[in-house]
Amino acid sequence: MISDKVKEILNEQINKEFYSAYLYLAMSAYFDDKGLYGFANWTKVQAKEEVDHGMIIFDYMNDRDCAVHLKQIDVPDTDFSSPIQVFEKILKHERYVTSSIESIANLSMDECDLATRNFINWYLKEQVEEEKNASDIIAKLKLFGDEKVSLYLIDKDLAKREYKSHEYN
Ligand code: OFO
Repeated sequence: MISDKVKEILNEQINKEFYSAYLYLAMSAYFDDKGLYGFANWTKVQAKEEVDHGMIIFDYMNDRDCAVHLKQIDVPDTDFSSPIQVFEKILKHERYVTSSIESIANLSMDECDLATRNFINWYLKEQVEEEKNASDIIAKLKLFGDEKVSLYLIDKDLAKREYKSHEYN
C-alpha cells in the first residue's frame, strides 16, 4: 500500500517528467529554427525519453493500485540564446530533477515503502547519465564551440543520437 505522501510525490514526478519533455521539445524547436539539426535531433530524442520516464511511473502507480492524478504541465522556458546556454540550462534542470528523485528515495524510506524505494533506484542511475550527458556536451562546446567548423562537427555528432524506448529494468 502506497501512502498518500508517496502517492503525491509520485504524481508530482510524473508532471516533472512531462514538463522535461516539453522543455526539451522547446529546445529542439529553437535549434531547428537555427539550422542546428543535430542539436535539434538530440533534444527531440531526449524529449521522447522523458515521456518514457513519466510513463514508467504512471505504470508503476497503476500496478500498485495507486491513483494517478495528472496535473497541468507548465509552459516551458523558451529563453534560449546559444547552444552552450541551452546546455547549461539542461544541466541545471537535470540537477533539479536529480534532487526530486532523491526526495522520492528519502520519503519512501521514511514511509517504509521499500517497493517504491527499490523502484526509484532506476531513476537515480538514470540521473547520473542525464547529468553526465549534459556536462560532456558543455565541455565540448567550451573547448571548441566558438568556431563555426567545430560547431558544425558537434552538430553532426549529435545528429547520430537515436531514440530507443526506455525500459524499466
Ligand atoms: Fe527524466 O530525466 Fe531528465 O529530466
